[in-house]
Amino acid sequence: MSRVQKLFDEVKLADKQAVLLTKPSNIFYISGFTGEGCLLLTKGLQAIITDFRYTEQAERQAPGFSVHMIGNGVSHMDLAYGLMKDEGIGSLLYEDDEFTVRSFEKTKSVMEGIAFESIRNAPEKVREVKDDGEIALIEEACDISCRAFDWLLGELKPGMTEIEARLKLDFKMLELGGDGLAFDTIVAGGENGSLPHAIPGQRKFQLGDMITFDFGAKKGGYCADMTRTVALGQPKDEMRRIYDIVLQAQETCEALLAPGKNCREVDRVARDIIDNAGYKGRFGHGLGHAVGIDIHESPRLSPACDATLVTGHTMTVEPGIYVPGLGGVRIENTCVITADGGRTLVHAPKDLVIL
Ligand SMILES: [Mn+2]
Repeated sequence: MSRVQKLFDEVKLADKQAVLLTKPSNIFYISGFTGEGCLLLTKGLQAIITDFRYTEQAERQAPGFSVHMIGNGVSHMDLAYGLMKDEGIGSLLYEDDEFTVRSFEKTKSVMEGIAFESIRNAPEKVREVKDDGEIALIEEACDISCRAFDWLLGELKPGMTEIEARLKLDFKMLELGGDGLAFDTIVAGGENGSLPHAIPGQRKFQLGDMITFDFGAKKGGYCADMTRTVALGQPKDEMRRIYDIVLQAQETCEALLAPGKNCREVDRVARDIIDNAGYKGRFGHGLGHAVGIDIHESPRLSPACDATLVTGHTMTVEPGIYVPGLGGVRIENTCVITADGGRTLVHAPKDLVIL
């Protein structure tokens, strides 16, 4: 089934109803178009509305779509309204989490007589289940990330700064074929490891540091997400113990992944392991999240998510322990839910690496 049809089924599109997509990740998923603009979909029309910079690109990237160019005082919404009138459209499903208040007011004033209704993240819902092609791209992105990291391990030395290590890793991911980076790479050495989303800085690595790297390449529009914590020289006894606890939580929960599993319950298992090992309150984020075109997608492995895992979900499993003044450990794989369980798409070793 085409992705447009999947979306129409999800929203139960009526004959006189249109869908307007303005979020780049949803536009890309539905059409393949990566430029600026919006998508207007009805039962009789699949249109990309864009400007001169992207019209040829849209024709190349989205062959099944008609491409409409704004200009001469005609805005995206003017053009969309004209197309809707031609189709006799009376109501519009739009992304209420994307529009600014200003652009929504403007759109309403342009589209006289149209009833507006939230699409309620239906495109994101359809995107939750990945097809084989999408999974292959995520696995390729993970493979590039793993190979870049394996190379980086041979480069890490005392005296190197977090920023220098980050630059080397980012460059290698691009050199190995990444189209880009899935997000800003995190490098956190020594006591900085207690910051789950540390910004790489001028701190120099020292012997005895544990260093956390959270990173991912992009391939074909899809993200990788992985985290490893490694030691430079022999780490402190407590850090080694923390590593073992995080590894146990990660491996236990990765092995639990399967269709039918409740997201909140998988998160609970990791939280119990960490709490019972004496680190209650030191794992303050969710266990994981879905990964795809966006780095953070639904569902989530978190206390707040009651969703059920199904085949084709691509989920991270990333427990961590963070102790201010000491440091932190996080270990993360991106995994796909399969018919009989789960499979990691990240093939880097997880046992503690001591450099
Ligand atoms: Mn992650």
